[in-house]
Amino acid sequence: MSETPRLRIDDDTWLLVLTGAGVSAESGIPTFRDAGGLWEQHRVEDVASPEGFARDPALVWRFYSQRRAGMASARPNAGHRAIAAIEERLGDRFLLATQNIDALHKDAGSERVVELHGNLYTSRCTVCDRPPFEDREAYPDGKLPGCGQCSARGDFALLRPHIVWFGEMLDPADMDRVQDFLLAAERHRLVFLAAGTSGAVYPAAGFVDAARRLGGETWLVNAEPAANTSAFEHFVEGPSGTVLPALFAT
Ligand code: BJW
Repeated sequence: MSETPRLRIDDDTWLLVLTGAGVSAESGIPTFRDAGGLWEQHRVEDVASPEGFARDPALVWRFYSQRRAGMASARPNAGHRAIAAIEERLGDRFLLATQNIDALHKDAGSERVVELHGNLYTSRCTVCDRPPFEDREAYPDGKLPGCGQCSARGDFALLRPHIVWFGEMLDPADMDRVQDFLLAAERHRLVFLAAGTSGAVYPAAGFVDAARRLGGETWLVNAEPAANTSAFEHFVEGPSGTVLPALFAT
């Protein structure tokens, strides 16, 4: 890794950070597309699409139950902590949009967080309009969890993980939060920084273009070039747990 370049953060800086699976890799959580990643062991369309869930909900629940169990002991790393620390410095001039569902940013102390792809420890009913609720259960293999509210009425209704799968819309309120932040930042010094993401999944992969259209300075921190590296002005190649603390310390 070459010497980390300077990222200037002054009193007029508004910072939007986007994170992906790479930021949690140093906490022992597998990424998706790296060698040994989750998609090497599972077909995306089987475990992360509404069609896959309709076809085989038990397989999907096994996948997410295993991840709930596997992540239970994971702790935030230096990258998560550096992001939480810069938020403390910037306050409302900071927003974190994460594609990660592992909640490690919140564990590290981040508060202004948008979980674009949902949360591993939240479920929702596939039938009733009960709001999504906390659910840390790693269900035994083959068990199809039902909604307590529906079963109280004598109906069985399947629960599903509160995760955004391929082909599903992200929560419009989450997208609005990102958009509103960018628009508010336009009158200031906007910096957009993406870390630990392959830049392959939209709409998050397009945030860099939105930031550039608004005149923002753009940074990518990743272990290797991402699919959208050329859209960034600055690319720092290296592990986020080392690069982010150094970048934010300047
Ligand atoms: C390190 C490191 C270390 C390792 N330090 N770095 C426009 C164009 C084309 C297609 C579309 C489009 N707009 C929408 C689409 C369709 C689709 C899409 O993007 N397809 C692409 C594959 C092309 N998007 C959607 O369907 C989204 N919905 C949507 O847009 O609705 C409207 C719509 C629908 C249909 C058509 C058009 C519009 C929903 C996307 C939901 C993604 N969900 C998943 C799974 C659920 C979460 C879960 O189970 O965990 O989210 S997919 C998976 O990918 C997961 C991740 O959040 C997401 C991104 O992955 P990420 O975080 O980048 O991880 P990796 O593994 O890919 O990369 C890690 C990187 O870190 C690597 O580069 C490493 O090198 C690096 N790294 N260690 C720093 N220590």
